Parts: sequence; structure tokens; C-alpha cells
Amino acid sequence: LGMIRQLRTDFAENRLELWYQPQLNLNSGKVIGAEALLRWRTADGQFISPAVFIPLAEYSGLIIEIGDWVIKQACKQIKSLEKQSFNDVSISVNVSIPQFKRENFVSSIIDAIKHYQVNPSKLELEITENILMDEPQIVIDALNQVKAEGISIALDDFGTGYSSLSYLQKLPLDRLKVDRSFVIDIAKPGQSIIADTIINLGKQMDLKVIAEGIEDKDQEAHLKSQACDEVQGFFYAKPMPADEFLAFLKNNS
Ligand code: G
Ligand code: G
Ligand code: MN
Ligand code: NA
Repeated sequence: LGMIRQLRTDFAENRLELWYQPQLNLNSGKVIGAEALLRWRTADGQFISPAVFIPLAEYSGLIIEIGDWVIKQACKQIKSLEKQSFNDVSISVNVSIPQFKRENFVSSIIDAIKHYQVNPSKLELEITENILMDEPQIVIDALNQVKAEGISIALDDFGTGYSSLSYLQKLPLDRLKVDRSFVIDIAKPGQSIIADTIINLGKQMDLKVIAEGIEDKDQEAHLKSQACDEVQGFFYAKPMPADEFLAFLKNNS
């Protein structure tokens, strides 16, 4: 509970930062976007991992305010990229279950897009299949509204959650993210079956496929052999502050 109180105070004092991990087109090597990832820098300069504080934010309800801030921050970032003529760079934000349960979730996103006057297709929401665990219809309705606004939707951590394949056809998706756990051993004999199958499934469904967690060139070579569209991983770049992302973009576009 002490930590929740500290999170609330630090959020109010602007100690949360949004960092960006580049996403590249595998063929061209050019940056096509970034995943926005929260970082919490406490007053004494320590970083606390989102893997630790996101569950606390969800449990305490703080995720609503933090999630609003993340979406506004991402729109602001898209605007600033557009101003520097990077019009084709998209920003993906992770969205938690409690955010969807809120009445005005969709209108809050639309407000942010209008406020910053950004192209909605440059904003992508990353959802996980776990958001369908309860009240799937509420979530599917919200996603359909989001999609109708031209905002993109990606399914994150695909294949690691609790839902069934039948939902894949009910969700208005643009992109499938191949989870890092399926990528880690793909260069080893016989260890790439799940990743290969997910890539193929995504292509058959006319979705863009992005693989996550690439750490070496053998993994990259395997993904090229499967014609995977896009990649994200430490091999290319780690998550970085906005100014460093801009510099990375200038060098890789
Ligand atoms: O960046 P890192 O690998 O430490 O992130 C750990 C986890 O925190 C990941 O599962 C990621 O999706 C989640 N996360 C990071 N930023 C956000 C955010 O803005 N909102 C939500 N809901 N989750 C986030
Ligand atoms: O759950 P989600 O897919 O949103 O998590 C994204 C997290 O994965 C980010 O916090 C990011 O730091 C981490 N990540 C991204 N690329 C790599 C990688 O190549 N290796 C490892 N170990 N983690 C990665
Ligand atoms: Mn993600
Ligand atoms: Na993932």
C-alpha cells in the first residue's frame, strides 16, 4: 500500500515517463513505429519496472488516470513526429482491462486525437487476449468503436493468455504480435513451429505480423525466412526516451 501511495504522488509530480521501443520493417530495416512503455523514476532516481507497478495501478484504479495520460502523451508524440515530417510512424500503447470497463474510454481517446489533431491510424492500441476473460461483449463493442474511428488495434502476447482461437475472428485487429517466448528459441532446430504457425495464421487473416523480443541475427534470419513483416527487440533497440527515439528515427528512415 505504501507503494501505491508513492505511485499516486509520483504520478502527480510527473515522475512517470513514456519511453519508446522502435519497431522496424524487416525487409527495409526502416523504423515504422514504436511501442510506448511506461517508466517510473522515483525521486531518488531509481527506476521501478512497469511489471511491478502496472498491477498496482490496476488494482488501485490509478490505471485510469495513468492510462489517459499515456494516450495523451502518445498523441503528443505522434504530433511532434508529424511536425518533423515523420508522417508514417505509428505509436502503440498498451491498454489494461480496467480502462475498457470505463464508460467514456472511447470518447477519451477520441478527445485526445482531436486535441492534438493527429491521424488516428498512427495510434495503435495493444490489447491482450486476457481482456476477453470477462464481459467480452463490452470489450468487443468498445474495440469496434475504436476501430470505426480509424485507430489501429494489435493483439499483444498472442498465444500466451487464456482465451480461445475463436475470438481471433471476432476482434477488429490490424496486427498480431508474436510473443517473445515463441521467438527466443526460433533459431534452434524444431523450436520455431509455434512462431512460424502464428506468422502464417496472421498472414492468412490479412493481419500485419510483428515479432517481439529479437535479440540476435539468427532469430532475425529465421523470421526473414518466414516473411515476417515487422520486428521489435533489443537486437535493434531498447526502449528509450522520446528525444533518443527521434534521433534513432533520423538515422533509420
Ligand atoms: O517495458 P517492460 O518490458 O518493462 O514492460 C513490462 C510490462 O508492462 C509489459 O507487459 C508492458 O506491456 C507493460 N506496460 C508498459 N507500459 C504500459 C502502459 O503504458 N500501460 C499498460 N497497461 N501496461 C504497460
Ligand atoms: O508485454 P509486452 O509485450 O507489452 O512487453 C514489452 C516488454 O518487452 C517491454 O518492456 C520491453 O522492455 C521488453 N522487451 C522488448 N524487446 C525485448 C528483447 O529483445 N528482450 C527482452 N528480454 N525483453 C524485451
Ligand atoms: Mn506490448
Ligand atoms: Na509481448
